[in-house]
Amino acid sequence: MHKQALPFQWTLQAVGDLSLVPPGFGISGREIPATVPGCVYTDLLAAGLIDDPYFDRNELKQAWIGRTDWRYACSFDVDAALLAHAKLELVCEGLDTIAKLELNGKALGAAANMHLPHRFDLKPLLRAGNNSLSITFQSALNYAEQMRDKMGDLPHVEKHPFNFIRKMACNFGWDWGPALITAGIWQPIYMQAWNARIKSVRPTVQHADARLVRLETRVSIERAHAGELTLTASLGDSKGRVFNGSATLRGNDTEALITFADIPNPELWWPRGHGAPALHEMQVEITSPGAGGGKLDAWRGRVGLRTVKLNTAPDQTGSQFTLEVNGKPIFCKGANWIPDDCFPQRVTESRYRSRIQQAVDAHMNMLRIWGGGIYETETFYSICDEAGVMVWQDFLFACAAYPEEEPFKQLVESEARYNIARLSHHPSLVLWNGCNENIWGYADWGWKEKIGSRTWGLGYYLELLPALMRELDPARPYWPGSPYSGSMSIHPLDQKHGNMHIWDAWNSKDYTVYRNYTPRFCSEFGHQAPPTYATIRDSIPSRQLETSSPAMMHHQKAPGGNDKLHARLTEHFEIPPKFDDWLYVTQLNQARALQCGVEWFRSRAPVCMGALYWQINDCWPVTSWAAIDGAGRKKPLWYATRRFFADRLLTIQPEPDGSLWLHVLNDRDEPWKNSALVQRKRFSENGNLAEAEFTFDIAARSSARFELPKEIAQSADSAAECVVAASNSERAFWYFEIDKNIVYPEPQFEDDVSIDGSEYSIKITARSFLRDVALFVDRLDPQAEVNDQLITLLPNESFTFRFKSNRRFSREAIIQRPVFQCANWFGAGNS
Ligand code: BMA
Repeated sequence: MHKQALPFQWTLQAVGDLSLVPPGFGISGREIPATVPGCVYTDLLAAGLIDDPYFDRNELKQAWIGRTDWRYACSFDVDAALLAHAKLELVCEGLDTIAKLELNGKALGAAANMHLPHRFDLKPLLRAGNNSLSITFQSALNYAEQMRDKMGDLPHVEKHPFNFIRKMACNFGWDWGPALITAGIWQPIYMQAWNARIKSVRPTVQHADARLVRLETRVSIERAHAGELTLTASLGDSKGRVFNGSATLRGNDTEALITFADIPNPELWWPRGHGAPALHEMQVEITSPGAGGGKLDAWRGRVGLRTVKLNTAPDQTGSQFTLEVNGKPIFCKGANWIPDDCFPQRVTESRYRSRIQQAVDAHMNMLRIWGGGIYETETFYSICDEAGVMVWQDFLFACAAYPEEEPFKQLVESEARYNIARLSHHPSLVLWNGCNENIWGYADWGWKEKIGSRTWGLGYYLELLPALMRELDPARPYWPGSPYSGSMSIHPLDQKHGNMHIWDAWNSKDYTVYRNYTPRFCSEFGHQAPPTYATIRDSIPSRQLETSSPAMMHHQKAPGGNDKLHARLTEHFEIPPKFDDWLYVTQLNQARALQCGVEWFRSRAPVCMGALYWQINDCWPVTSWAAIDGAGRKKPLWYATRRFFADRLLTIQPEPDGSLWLHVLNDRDEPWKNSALVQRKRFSENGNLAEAEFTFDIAARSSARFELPKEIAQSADSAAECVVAASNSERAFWYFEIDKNIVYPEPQFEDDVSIDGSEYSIKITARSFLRDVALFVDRLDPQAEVNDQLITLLPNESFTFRFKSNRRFSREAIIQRPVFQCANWFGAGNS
């Protein structure tokens, strides 16, 4: 095996019909320096030919880029020795998307799927000495439209027919993302010479418990010649033990099953919060016993020893949807993940690390990779393996009907085969899911009439993909859709079965309707808010810092998005006239919405065994459902998430009969024994109107609930009272009214600001009840990040906000609105 990189110097050129290239743009025919991997947008940006597409409404001025054909070209020298190998290929790990390749002026091949690597035989055209390579990309949008016109339209959300091309769907625009339609070599490209190569290594843990692991691995190879080949595999653990296995491939065999010696006293891989995510080095080598012997290829990867099962057994409620790792049911806490940038090659390892760390720090144990993006990268999966973050990966079908006719069927099969095999050694990958909302779309979105007797993708979800899973990765759970109820005869949103999405909260109803549902697993529910102030400042011109300015509206992609934002806001708050206050209350309302949903779902465990909200991240600066904005800054929701996904949680929840209950939730392996003091209080007074104490002794991964006595559950003056439950540092509040009806006291507090080098400490001591205090330090220094947000303090309680900044701020600059905010200012008679 020999790998030779191609040069870094590439050029990019607009080709074909240049009529859309803006006049005076001066790029027709011109060669622009290009970066590979990369894409046209980032190359044009680097060359200074376009402005930042994330700023203001620049996206609109740049639509011609997605309508234009583009050619990448390079030349390189080849040593004659390279040509001596049995096989010599150009490996393109990812081409985006409709590409024709030419080598030395002759056709080398073509590509039409972004989610698949391509290999081209170089032998017929490559020569010793200088060679020239060009890759010409047809406009992806033109291609998709042509395919749609040829095959007939099929339903899809959004404007463009993304369902007629195998390319990241959200690249054509989504309800949180701009249409920046890329072309380019988005993954590494190189030459590879080989006699035999390992195509995939697919380990399967047959059995895993504390005493023993039984492991086998499937290996697929490609070979240039028939003959005997030996595969050897080894697995090393942290105790220095090595476990081996081997297989012999004869004739033209390309598939082998290697069974390892049993592994006693193994270190298992556990999701975070359930144990250490132990990883083991696995190596597989392919050698030729004859003809000089020698290693022909090798594969190395880190493997986790764990089993995973999706338990969908019937129970008295309906049927379960419970992930079991090493036989242990896991409550899945997390969020949906979208591509972290419109230009995915910009997502560096450190960016992946910090984003996944943000998920871990917020006590998430699962991320769902949504089907309108990409099959996430090795980097993403390796970090999740290390962090014990479980990954649910959608196949890439989202919010549309997809044709099952050629050429798509073959493209889909190749893409699925490749990605199932590629990702199969990652222990973090616990579930493959067929599609996002397509089964729901078919059931409810008026698609049936438009589709008639045509195919729409169901054959992929119910037949092709499960068959490929059985063939390639039989031990990994597969589920046809999100949402899906386990059968086409049960409505996909049936809450008794399978997984569901809840979108009436946000689209048309107040978030408290989450409490009308007891899903078995809620894999999507969400609520919008604008990004952080610093991120808005970087993407919106200063004169447009208004809720509905053209630039702000451009950075709000959801149909009727701001209307919904305001409709949902007015269910709790008056809309504040000042932009800065509007930012705080919309972000607060988002955090409250998700807190309401998650705490309710957690209180329904074990009937409900998962809550993944929409969405953790953004791909650009936008008002969206994300907890972390497009610049990686944490919105208040992130801080709320860290509380509502905590392993130990107190929450007060109502039942339909009006009773109030304290739920004590223990998502740890140790029992939790303590007591909780529950008090009904007036905001304005220190004393209690009523109180009760509950002692609890809860088993591991279990919960208890206590009905609150009437003197606590019923208020005398609902606008002026709340209920507080506390057990050591765990605390829960209950309010009898929505904010705009609550008469909060005028906030009173003392502050103590101290600066030590670059470290700021701001100690706030409440002298009145203070609800949801936030310190927006990004308003002072865009680089600064605060330790916590949305802190509620009873009179005389203190909290110290901390942040780092090299800049100097006065006490007054920090302790003033809108840097300092608090919900008290947005109650009855205020705002
Ligand atoms: C769901 C998702 C996404 C979408 C989100 C917000 O439908 O699957 O397609 O972005 O809701 O509308």
